[in-house]
Amino acid sequence: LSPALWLNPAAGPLYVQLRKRLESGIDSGFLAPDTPLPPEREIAALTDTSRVTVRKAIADLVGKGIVVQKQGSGSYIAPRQSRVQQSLSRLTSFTEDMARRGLTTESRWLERGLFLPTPEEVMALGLAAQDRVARLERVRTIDGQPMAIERASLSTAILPDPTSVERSLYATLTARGHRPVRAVQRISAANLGKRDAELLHVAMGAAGLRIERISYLASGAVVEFTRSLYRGDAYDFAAELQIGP
Ligand code: 16G
Repeated sequence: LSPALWLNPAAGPLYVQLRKRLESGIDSGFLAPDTPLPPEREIAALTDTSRVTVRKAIADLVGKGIVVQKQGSGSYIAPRQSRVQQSLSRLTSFTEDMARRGLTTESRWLERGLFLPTPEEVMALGLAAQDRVARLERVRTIDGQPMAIERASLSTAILPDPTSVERSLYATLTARGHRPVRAVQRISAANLGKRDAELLHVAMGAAGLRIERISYLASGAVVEFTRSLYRGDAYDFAAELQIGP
């Protein structure tokens, strides 16, 4: 926020412009998570807007979960661990999604190798009875916090050596020319059992989102069959809907 960034009354509602300016300040890290937002009057003076405009912009940010209001002590940039908004309409990878938000991710591997497939994997990947399956199970973390447990299964034709995946499965697939272009995803609610709750650092029985993704190459060949369990308290999945038949 600097006087050089004054708003342009001809470019739409001022509070929307101001909200976007504040959002980019937060995205760029200029306004850091968990720190107080500058006082209303200061923002108003810096951007040459009224306090009503500032209040409306902040209310929008509160609505989006980007700013939180603490009783008695004003507005704060939401801490990083608040809910992650994730688009349901783009085929991206965990690493890419988080990198776009400036967050660092890590994988705690639970399983990474070739295994005898389960009947479910045989069916989803169209394997033959004697085939092995490349399986990658890991806890995915954001800034050290566990967010999801993810279990990806792939045919060995797509991924012959699962240990070649160090961080991003999609980066490995892209390098091998097997980046999926389409996916079908199914989401259902789940209460976390003991093992999963422990891995995700939440109480047993806490709400989770179970997501199944089958992704495909342009040729129609299946790339991955992935079952994930996301923390219900950490994620919002959002999709844009269009009118249609
Ligand atoms: C996402 C995908 C998962 C994919 C993974 C690759 C969902 C629900 N799942 O987590 O299917 O295998 O990204 O991530 O979105 P990576 O490239 O970071 O390893």
